[in-house]
Amino acid sequence: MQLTQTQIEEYRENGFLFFESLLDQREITCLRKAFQRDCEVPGPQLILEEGRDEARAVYASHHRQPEFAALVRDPRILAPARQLLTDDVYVYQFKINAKPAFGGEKWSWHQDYAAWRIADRLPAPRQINVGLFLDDVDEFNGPVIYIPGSHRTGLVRDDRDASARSAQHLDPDDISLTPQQLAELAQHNGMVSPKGPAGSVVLFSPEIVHGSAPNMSPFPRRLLIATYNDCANLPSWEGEPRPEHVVCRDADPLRPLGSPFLDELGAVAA
Ligand code: HL5
Ligand code: SIN
Ligand code: MN
Repeated sequence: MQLTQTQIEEYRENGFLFFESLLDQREITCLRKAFQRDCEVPGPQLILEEGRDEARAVYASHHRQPEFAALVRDPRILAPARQLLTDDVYVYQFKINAKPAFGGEKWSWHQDYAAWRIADRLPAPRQINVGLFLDDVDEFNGPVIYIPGSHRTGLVRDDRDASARSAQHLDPDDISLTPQQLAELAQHNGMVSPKGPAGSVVLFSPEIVHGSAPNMSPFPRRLLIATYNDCANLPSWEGEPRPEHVVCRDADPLRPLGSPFLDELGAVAA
């Protein structure tokens, strides 16, 4: 898959790009099964909703489940990331934010690069986030809301709260924008929340301001986010680097598969 010049310009202008139904239902069914399986694996990569035994987020599923390991090299996912960034990219972070039905919590307004600069001393915002809907996303189940163009004016905030909401990762709560900062940005730029069927994809900038509301609907909103980083833009490993499930260590350049990820899995199984 090759992005057109118009799509590239739209990404540079708005900070995100939406593709409806990029993956099909068969592929999504397979990824949901893999996610269910991965939720059963105990460990620090599993972050629960407060006071519930349901997942809020699961990290690095591509290290444990072959479906996700193949997916991150699927040409439909990897090629646009390489086109927007550079030929040599690797997976910096992989997470699935599950936002369960009947109360999956919000994700506060933030910019991803603030987290990675503070926590990992990542030199530059040379990343692309690929967000893949594992469920249909509508106005009811807590879609991600973006402030278009907010990636073009740098970091709004460059520090974190002293109190950490989670011991396992940096929760957006810890780096959230103030109401005033958000109001100003939203007044100038508006807000957009891409919605669509499971299998849809949003590419978004590490600097775009985004967040999402709680999910009070009876439908889950599982969102997979693979973050690719430029291989020439490694975080600092000095001191106490964050664990491998949050910041992946394997920075070898990824090459796209020759065909969709299910074909690759079929070939492995055969
Ligand atoms: N949870 C991520 C991390 O790296 C940071 C957030 O959406 C990305 C802000 O710990
Ligand atoms: C995130 O920014 O990682 C969380 C967004 C969401 O899952 O709604
Ligand atoms: Mn984020």
